[in-house]
Amino acid sequence: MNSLSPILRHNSKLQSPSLLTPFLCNLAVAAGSAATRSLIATKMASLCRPEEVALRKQQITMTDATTSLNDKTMDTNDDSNLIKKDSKTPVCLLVLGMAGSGKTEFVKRLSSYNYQQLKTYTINLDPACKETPYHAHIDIRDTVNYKEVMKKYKLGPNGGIVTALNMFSTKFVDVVSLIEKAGKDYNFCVIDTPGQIEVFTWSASGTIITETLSTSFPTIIVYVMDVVRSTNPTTFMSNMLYACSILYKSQLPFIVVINKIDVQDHLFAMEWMMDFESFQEALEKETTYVSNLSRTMSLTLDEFYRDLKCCGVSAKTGSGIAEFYDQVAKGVLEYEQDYKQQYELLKAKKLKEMSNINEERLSKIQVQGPGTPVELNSLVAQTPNKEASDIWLKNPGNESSDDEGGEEENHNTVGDDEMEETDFRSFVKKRHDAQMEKAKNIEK
Ligand SMILES: Nc1nc2c(ncn2[C@@H]2O[C@H](COP(=O)(O)OP(=O)(O)OP(=O)(O)O)[C@@H](O)[C@H]2O)c(=O)[nH]1
Ligand SMILES: [Mg+2]
Repeated sequence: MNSLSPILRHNSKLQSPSLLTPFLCNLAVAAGSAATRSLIATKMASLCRPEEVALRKQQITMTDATTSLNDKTMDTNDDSNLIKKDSKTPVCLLVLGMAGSGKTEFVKRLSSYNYQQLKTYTINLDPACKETPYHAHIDIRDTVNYKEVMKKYKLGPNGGIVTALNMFSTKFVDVVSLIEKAGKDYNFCVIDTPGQIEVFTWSASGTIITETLSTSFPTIIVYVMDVVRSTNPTTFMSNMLYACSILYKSQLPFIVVINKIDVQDHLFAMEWMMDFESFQEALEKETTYVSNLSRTMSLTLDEFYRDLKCCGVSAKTGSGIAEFYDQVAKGVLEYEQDYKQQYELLKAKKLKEMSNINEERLSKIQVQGPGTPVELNSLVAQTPNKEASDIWLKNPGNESSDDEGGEEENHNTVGDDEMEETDFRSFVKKRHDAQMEKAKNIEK
């Protein structure tokens, strides 16, 4: 299950060692375990120029030394990974999972001070959360007010979240360009999502967000599972079915993170996944009708478990995070070899569609002709005894306004503009100060 060779064998990028070298080197350096690093380094050696390999190997050996030192001293492996960054493309980790599984805590762990060497850029896509325990570089709450959305569209809390995310996803292209810019300084981009998992499985925004991300960056789905709540085989089964449906829908590398191992060991779950018989035995003890369904479904899931990347972590204590980064390294390789080509085709197709639409518009204009030129000040010229300053444009009412057009009382004057700008600047400053304060508190 952990072998990299099937992945590398099919990698179309292998035809181009010059492109692959920095990429493999990044992976090798990022990989938490020495075994994974040596596997990647061997592959690298078979593909690259000797002098290049020597340089890269030096970096990897340095990481080995750091890791073994930290392995001896700390269980949390907080400083175990040292990433030298060659590439300007951050790896996106889209964190999904049932409500309360520990997604936010996990994002906090990945972005926490102790892991800063891994340089993580964080995005919060949960419009309903009160506050994020990590410093969010991009926060959906700065763009969409979910309570207003609920009020305006007369929705309940879940509908409000789905709609807020749908609205935000229309601006996701802008988010992508911000991530691209952040790629200069950050290795990973971690995205926290709402507990309403159907936002990603059933609504348009999930597809838009995952597709937009994966056409631009190596993207991995991280499915967080609460190990304490999964000790019951039927609950475990439901969780896995959800994971399975997301895997097949998203068509991206997928890592199952079994969280909260500080409370409950996850080995039972690993055994259930590896050994079909042991899961059947656990189900025997269940007498509900759901266990019959689970028995049938577990046959289907057996196939899903076969290539599944899975690890146990504690977002609270940090244990297992190094192994998680091992899985991420494999996920990136998998993205490059299995999915990248497909997403590049998708991107090219979308660009073509856009250019077709533009061409169509242009040809329509050509058929209809360019129209008659209008002299901009003709109206002023034809209106005797009227100064240009007497002519005013209808003040656009905002959506919440009950005023009729032209009856708005607050016409924007130069003074108002200045005030608005000052207000905006002080708002931005306040928010910036608050974020810096929060970041400082987290670091403490
Ligand atoms: N013991 C323990 N508790 C954890 C761990 N991870 C998260 N928790 C706790 O689980 C609860 C839920 O964690 P969150 O991170 O808010 O979970 P979430 O998935 O983001 O929740 P929603 O956003 O509501 O879907 C909190 O009380 C966390 O402190 C862990 O590794 N160990
Ligand atoms: Mg959360």
